[in-house]
Amino acid sequence: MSDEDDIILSELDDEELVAQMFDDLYDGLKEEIEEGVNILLEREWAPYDILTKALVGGMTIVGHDFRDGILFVPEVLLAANAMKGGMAILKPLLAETGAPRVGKMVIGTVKGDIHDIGKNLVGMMMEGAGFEVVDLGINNAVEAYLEAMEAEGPDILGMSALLTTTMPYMKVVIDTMVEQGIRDDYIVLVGGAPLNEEFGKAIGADAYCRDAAVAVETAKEWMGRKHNSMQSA
Ligand code: B1M
Repeated sequence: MSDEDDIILSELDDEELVAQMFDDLYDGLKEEIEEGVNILLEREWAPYDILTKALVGGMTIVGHDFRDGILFVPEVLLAANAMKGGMAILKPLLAETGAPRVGKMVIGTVKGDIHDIGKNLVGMMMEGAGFEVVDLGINNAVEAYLEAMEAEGPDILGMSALLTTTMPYMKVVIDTMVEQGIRDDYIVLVGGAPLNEEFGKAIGADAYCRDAAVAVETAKEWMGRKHNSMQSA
């Protein structure tokens, strides 16, 4: 019997439980993460707090040890899977704010990049804020974005990249939009850990979003600008 089996999550206080969830995420224990999320919900934690404090907090530790060569891809995949288990419980709760539809966003991770947790989080938070979200998944070539924009007619295009080698692809998408004369038809928001504001400006995006909460705020702000410019036109 491992030490894990001896721990009864519901008997831990909040601080101990979150610390234990960091360990469980690190060890890729999906069921324990789901149990932890449910216990925090029973204790009336706000879904957004569980997401940011317990899940994203735990994934940050995983990220550091991945960078430092302590964890490897298979272990990180298990951690990601455990995180997704927790996110699946929170998703309907984050989306159920009853907010009126405020706009539509197509979002996807760029070509060559298979990281999707951050993008999924942004999608969840945007839905929670009243946006309709069309998720294109991972590894999207420019054609996939263009087809989706044509078919779905969103207000916003969101692109995610987690690798320094894939983030330049965002410029390929934006440049193609410019070439096709459709760039100004959409609000283009970009995000992902290696990006920054300067990069967002340099590639011609409307804004860089540091995290999911900023993505929601930025999307709302740009939707407001769009309405104002339509009214004054
Ligand atoms: Co990868 N990986 N990974 N990985 N991985 C990173 C990104 C890395 C920083 C780890 C490290 O070295 N510290 C590093 C990149 C280094 C670099 O480019 N400079 C890295 C590497 C090197 C790799 C591989 C190349 C490893 C290898 O194979 N040798 C490989 C590449 C695969 C590929 O994509 N082609 C790889 C693979 C993987 C896994 C498959 C094992 C797994 C992904 C599983 C999955 O996503 N389903 C994985 C993971 C999990 C990570 C880390 C540990 C965690 C990423 C994550 O989910 N964070 C990551 C380390 C890190 O970032 N600290 C790492 C949690 C998430 C909530 O945050 O994604 O930043 P984030 O999203 C935030 C914001 O950035 C923002 O809002 C989100 C929510 O707040 N945001 C947006 C994101 N997208 C947005 C879009 C928007 C707006 C905001 O649009 C409007």
